[in-house]
Amino acid sequence: MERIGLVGLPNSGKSSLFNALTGANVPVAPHPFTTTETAVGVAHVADSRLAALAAMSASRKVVEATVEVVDIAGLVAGAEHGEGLGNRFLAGIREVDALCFVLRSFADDAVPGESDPLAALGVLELELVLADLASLEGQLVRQQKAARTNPAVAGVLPAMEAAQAILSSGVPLYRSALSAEQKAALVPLFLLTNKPFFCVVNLGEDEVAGAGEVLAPVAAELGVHATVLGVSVELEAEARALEPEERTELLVGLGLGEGALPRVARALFDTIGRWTFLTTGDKESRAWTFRKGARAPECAGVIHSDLQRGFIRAEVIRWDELLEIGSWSAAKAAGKIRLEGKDYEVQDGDTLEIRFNV
Ligand SMILES: Nc1nc2c(ncn2[C@@H]2O[C@H](COP(=O)(O)OP(=O)(O)OP(=O)(O)O)[C@@H](O)[C@H]2O)c(=O)[nH]1
Ligand SMILES: [Mg+2]
Repeated sequence: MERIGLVGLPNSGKSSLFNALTGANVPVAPHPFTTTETAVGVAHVADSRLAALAAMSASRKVVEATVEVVDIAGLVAGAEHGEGLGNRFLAGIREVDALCFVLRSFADDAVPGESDPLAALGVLELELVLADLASLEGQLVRQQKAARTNPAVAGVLPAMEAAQAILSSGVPLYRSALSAEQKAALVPLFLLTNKPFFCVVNLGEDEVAGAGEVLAPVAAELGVHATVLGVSVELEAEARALEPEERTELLVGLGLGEGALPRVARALFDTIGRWTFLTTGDKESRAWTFRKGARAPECAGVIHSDLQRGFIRAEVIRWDELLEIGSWSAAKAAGKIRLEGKDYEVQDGDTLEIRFNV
């Protein structure tokens, strides 16, 4: 399962977002360092395509894609030197697939802290750089020693030394000119600024309408490095606590459409290069995540290894075409189901049936 780690300053709304995403109930309070223990939860990714197909097939079971979310303590300037809760808790997100920076924009006198997402980004970046530098330097000494007796280890040293120089100058690795190969060589070191990430700017209710203006400086600062989303975390968390119909009513009433949580999940999938394919039938409709660019047998393997091993072909139709025709059998009769072989690159939103033989 894909994993995402939330990072941000205290009182930025990380735990509120965690609760909204996972349905958990970890402590949320208007004082810094409410979170002292790392929490892990599972978020179900609402997907309107899946819901529509499940309704079409009258599926008895609907299985959404899931994402694991990790909520950690708030990070402050000087955490590297023990300020606040220090930075040891970053170990809890070292192995996630992507980070989500939670940047506070909402203003609330009852909640201590700044409401300046750009300044928060600067603080976060520096603390992540310092944490990476400390972690890298420890690993570098070990690798240099190992390389003396085992030349195979030496291969990664140039990338590590280049990374050390970059981090020492205060620059996160994602902003650096390291090549894709160098970045890939560094992946096993679990450096935080070498991970894909996106930003959630936590908007005040009054900022939702003019979100574009609030997000612009953060988006400009990050450029191509990350997607920036505006989310009113508190509204989303309130909506999450309601029954589905009331939830939709509240969100639509506030002009928030399906709500921001599906957007957050999609941003995660985009950030780590994952797409979704669907399967549908009367027994079950299900969303599956797969590596963008994967061919049909690899996707079959996401369902079950037998389907990959014994893969014969995939029957494929885009979810919206299938929905328009109304059923798999009607689509088949109309010749709309494509037969695809081993080389077919599965697309986001494809509906699949795998033919296999083991
Ligand atoms: N007004 C307003 N308050 C919010 C919003 N999001 C979170 N809060 C409040 O801000 C306070 C802190 O929220 P948390 O979710 O605990 O923040 P956190 O980032 O987990 O904080 P730490 O665990 O201390 O690092 C709580 O009182 C929340 O109710 C928001 O969008 N608007
Ligand atoms: Mg918290």
